[in-house]
Amino acid sequence: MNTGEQLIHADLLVEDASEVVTFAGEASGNGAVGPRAGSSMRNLGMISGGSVAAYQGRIVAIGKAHEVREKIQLTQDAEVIDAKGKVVLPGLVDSHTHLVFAGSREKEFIQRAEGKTYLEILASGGGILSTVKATRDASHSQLLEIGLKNLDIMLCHGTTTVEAKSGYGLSVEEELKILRVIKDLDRLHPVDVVSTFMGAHAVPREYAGDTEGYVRHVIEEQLPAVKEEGLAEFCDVFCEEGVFSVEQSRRILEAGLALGLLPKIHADEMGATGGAELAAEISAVSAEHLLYSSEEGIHKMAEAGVIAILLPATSFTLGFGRYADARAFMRAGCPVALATDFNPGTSPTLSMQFVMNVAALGMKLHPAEILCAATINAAYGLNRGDSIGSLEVGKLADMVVANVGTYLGIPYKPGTNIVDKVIKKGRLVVDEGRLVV
Ligand code: IZC
Ligand code: ZN
Repeated sequence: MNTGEQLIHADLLVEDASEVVTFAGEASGNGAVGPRAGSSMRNLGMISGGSVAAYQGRIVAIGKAHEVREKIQLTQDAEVIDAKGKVVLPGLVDSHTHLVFAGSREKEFIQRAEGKTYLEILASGGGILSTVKATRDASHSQLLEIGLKNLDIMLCHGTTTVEAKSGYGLSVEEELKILRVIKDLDRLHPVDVVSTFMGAHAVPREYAGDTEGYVRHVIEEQLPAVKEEGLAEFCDVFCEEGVFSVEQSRRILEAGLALGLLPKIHADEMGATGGAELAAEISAVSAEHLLYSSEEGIHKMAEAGVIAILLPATSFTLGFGRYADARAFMRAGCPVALATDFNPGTSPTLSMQFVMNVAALGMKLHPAEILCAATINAAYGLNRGDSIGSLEVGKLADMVVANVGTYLGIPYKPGTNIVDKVIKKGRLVVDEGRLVV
């Protein structure tokens, strides 16, 4: 007991983990504040034999087990979790998903296996457009039910914050319907859901052959309606050959920014279109995919402080045989994040663990870099680096207790859920891999 000093109240104690991966910043003496680039991505801020204490949803103490015990006073109904032999890490942040949709696209697996490309399937009215039809046919409550189930699975796999893009509505009313579902998901589910408007995901049938007309519709009708209801924080565009050009993407993202929606961009996924350069030019919060970005685009992104959100599960699913060059971004000083890209066409996985496995095996990233990309850098990719993504006093108590003795084991077992417990805002929500709420 420390006499003299006031003890800190705690209603949660996760105690004596073999390793606590904190990614703590400067204030804790462990490294830089802000997103991590280059070698600092390996700076785990590791505490061996560590504990984390929280009170009313926020972290109040963190350190060696005995130090934390000396600092805190547990409330009467406090939850004490024994983490011996396990690893504690920040809750995973999935910074790129297309969470809200109806229907399924198993058939595209077969079409692709038979040699059709993603863009060919889209151009023939399938792909995104088939999901648009199913989603338009679904009610708010049906979409909500599907979304809640998917969030349950994400949470069981360790995700505590997720970004969700609209983009399967492609009209004012249908985009608003999806964004209202996203808002309700955030309200109803323990996982925090961050909303991105993506009316410019594809050109709907009504505008077939008139991409320009649809771009004007997005700018003049959809964006103001989204703004009016305060339904989105970010605006995203599918900038790709055959979808929206760099010039059209610029106009949409600038119009969004003028209404206070921060830019994100699907860039250089299937070819080098100059998406990375555009992301830098408009100071996007993040650019995503980035398989074909030019060396110049990568450097410009680094200079402009754009986060590179890489989506290796999509490369894997589409059988690209190619991944984004994570090392090139890291060398240039651009912070790298990882996300699932969860969607029914190109990345049907809900698991950030699977993404981490592919990042290890396909992109050859180090487990420490992978964890950084799935936590603190991803948090910055959602503009939430000050509240989540690392384990530090004052931040939300979002944590995963993993059934591994060392962090090296986290991206090591493909297809296996290594999550033992998940704590969201100081509350135990997953125990022994199962939901307890
Ligand atoms: O439904 O195909 N790339 N958008 C851009 C997607 C994939 C989602 C989809
Ligand atoms: Zn996407």
